[in-house]
Amino acid sequence: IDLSATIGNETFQHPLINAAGVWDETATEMNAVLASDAGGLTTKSATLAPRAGNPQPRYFDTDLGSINSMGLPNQGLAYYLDFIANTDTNKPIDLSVTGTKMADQIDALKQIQASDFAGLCELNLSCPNVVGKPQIGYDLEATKEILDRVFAFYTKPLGVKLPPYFDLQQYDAMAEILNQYPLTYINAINSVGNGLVVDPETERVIIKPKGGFGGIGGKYIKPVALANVRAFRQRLRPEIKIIGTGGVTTGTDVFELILCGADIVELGTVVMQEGLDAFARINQELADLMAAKGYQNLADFRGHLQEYD
Ligand code: FMN
Repeated sequence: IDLSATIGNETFQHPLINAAGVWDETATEMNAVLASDAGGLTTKSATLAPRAGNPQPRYFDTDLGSINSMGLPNQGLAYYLDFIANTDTNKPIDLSVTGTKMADQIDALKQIQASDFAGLCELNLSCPNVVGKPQIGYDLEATKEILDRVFAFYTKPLGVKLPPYFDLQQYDAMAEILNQYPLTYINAINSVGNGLVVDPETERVIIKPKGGFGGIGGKYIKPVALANVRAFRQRLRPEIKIIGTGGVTTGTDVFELILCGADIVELGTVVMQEGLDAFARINQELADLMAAKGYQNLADFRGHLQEYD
């Protein structure tokens, strides 16, 4: 069975990589992802300058997933560019980048454009956890403005990480914008923003930042991830690939995201909860399911989701 997939010029031998922000802030963590059965690495979303992030506690596991309000703790863009330049690997590395102001995001991409880095870059338009900042991905005008400004100078392969959408009209409007740019891929979805987990015993919220509101990941969000991947696959130009992210804990979940049109799939909360062994387990479950169904490679079923007549 062939589990390989391509995005831009990059070939992933296995379709599973870590989701941005999970096991990828330091060189030690990133090297561990590359040494695992992950098919590639996503870096923590880098900002121009290093950030300590929000006060603790800022991440909490629940039975059905997780809540977090990390606030973009990261080592700064130069650290990740340096890590990639000095890392010898045949696995693709996707450099995630963001900023709390549009001007900073543009400056970050200018630095990447000027660097030797030629891999995939993911512009995170969807971080729900920066105190006092709305998500660019929920603002059509801001999305258009940043993509206009970026593609005026940026010529390397670029993807965007999107927040979840919940209305069919939102998909129409967003896809119409995205289709106007030479995007290599989209990544759907980031956390379902601003959920709340309550501790009935202490009668208190469970994380400290933002009064307890935080991004929800894990099993809670799989139907939202499936819907976003499906809806964008039905609306985007076929050249724009899709990374499917959200709610994966099993090989069957990966299979479903690929049926909806995902090219590769990212693991977030499941890796927080189970560690890097999740990659080998879920790869094997996917391969077993494909074997049972008689599929040889991912293209045999990608996007083939059936509907009722
Ligand atoms: N998404 C980003 O695009 N950039 C980040 O820096 C980022 N940091 C995260 C940190 C944590 C602790 C978690 C749990 C998620 C973070 N995310 C970030 C969102 C994940 O990449 C992913 O989109 C989301 O968790 C949904 O996937 P899951 O259901 O597998 O957790």
